[in-house]
Amino acid sequence: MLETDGLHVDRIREDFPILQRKINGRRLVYIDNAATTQKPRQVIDALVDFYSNHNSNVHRSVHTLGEEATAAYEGARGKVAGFIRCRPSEVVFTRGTTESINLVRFAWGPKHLSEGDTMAVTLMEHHSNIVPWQLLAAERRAKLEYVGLQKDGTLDMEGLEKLLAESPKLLAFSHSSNVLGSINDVASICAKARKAGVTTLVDAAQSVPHMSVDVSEIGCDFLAFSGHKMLAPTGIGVLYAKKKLLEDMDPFQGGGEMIHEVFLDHSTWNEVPEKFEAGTVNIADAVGLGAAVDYLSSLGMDAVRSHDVALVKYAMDVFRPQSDVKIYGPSDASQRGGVVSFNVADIHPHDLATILDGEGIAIRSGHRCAQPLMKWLDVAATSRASFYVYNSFDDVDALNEGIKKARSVFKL
Ligand code: 7TS
Repeated sequence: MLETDGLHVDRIREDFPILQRKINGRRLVYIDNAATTQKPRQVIDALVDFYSNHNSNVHRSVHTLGEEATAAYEGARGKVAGFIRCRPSEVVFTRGTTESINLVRFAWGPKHLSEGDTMAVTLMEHHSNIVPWQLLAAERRAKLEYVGLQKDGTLDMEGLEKLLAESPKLLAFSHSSNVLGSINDVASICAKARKAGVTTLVDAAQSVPHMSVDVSEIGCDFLAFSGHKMLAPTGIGVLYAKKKLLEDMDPFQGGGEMIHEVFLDHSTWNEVPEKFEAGTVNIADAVGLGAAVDYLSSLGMDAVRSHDVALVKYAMDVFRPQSDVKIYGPSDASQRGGVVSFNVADIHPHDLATILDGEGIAIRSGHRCAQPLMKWLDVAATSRASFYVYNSFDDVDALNEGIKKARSVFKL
């Protein structure tokens, strides 16, 4: 069956040239979307059109192409702002989630952290939402504390409230885990943090691509995500921050375009968000992100979300009766994002991924850049299927057949 309640998968699949590929003579079953998604023709065409017809630098030339390129780049910013419901001046283009978080680490961190201060993250974070804070803590002689997890892979809310009572300067946490799939109640966590006077950063790498995200409803101070996980090119991402926060922050990188005036001994800064976009920006990929936003908006983010839930529920229903398959994270599909992490008997995830590749199936195996979480789960690695708009129940069935093949290879 190629359709869920939410989306017309057959029609969507036609937009993705790469899905025509055969891998090892088999139909490509691409279920590694939490790592990166495939790109629809509409996004690829937007890149080709930009380079073929409008290419120029932005914000500096008065010639026609310069104005067209500026309009396309700022148009993309406007689309992103509409998508997450903020003002365009609150959207900083970066290389991706990692750079967005590092921007906060460098431009906000040193000004707000003093010796002995605390920052808090959770045990379910991707390394990109741990390591920058470790570096900042070391630089400022501050402490980094962790919010723990409950057995089912959800956050320990009591522990979180205890930590908030210690008034950390920052609470940085993911909206949706790339391993467990857990979805955190970001709005209520941000409300608690706000009450305690704590600045919040939401890692939305796995949520903005998969559900409707409204930053004003969430009430966070910062929110970071990557274009490449939502049909857009690699190398473009977003940092959302409240305008006042951006204005109060120090610059991230120095160079052209981020300045207002340069004197021999000092400089003054451009308006936000340009203050944080030094040098020639990634114009074409921002335009590609705008095209991806258009594509997702035309599908409707509620339909995208229902589709994820339907596929995750189907996969969990298929795996649950199989006693040698262990699934990690919440058992209710409606409490999860589009990822299902699992292990099969004692087959090493890399071996499983290699056997599945032989069947044309692309999954992710390994520690998924979440080593503290792997230690908490007491596993070295897991396998992960992660779904998106072009996946179908057939893809889950193919995965299940591939797993049967792996068992036969290992004579289980
Ligand atoms: N945060 C989360 C929750 C992520 O899942 C990822 C990437 C990142 C941050 C970093 O994003 P980047 O675009 O800056 O690299 N996650 C994965 C993954 O699960 N498999 O490959 C990359």
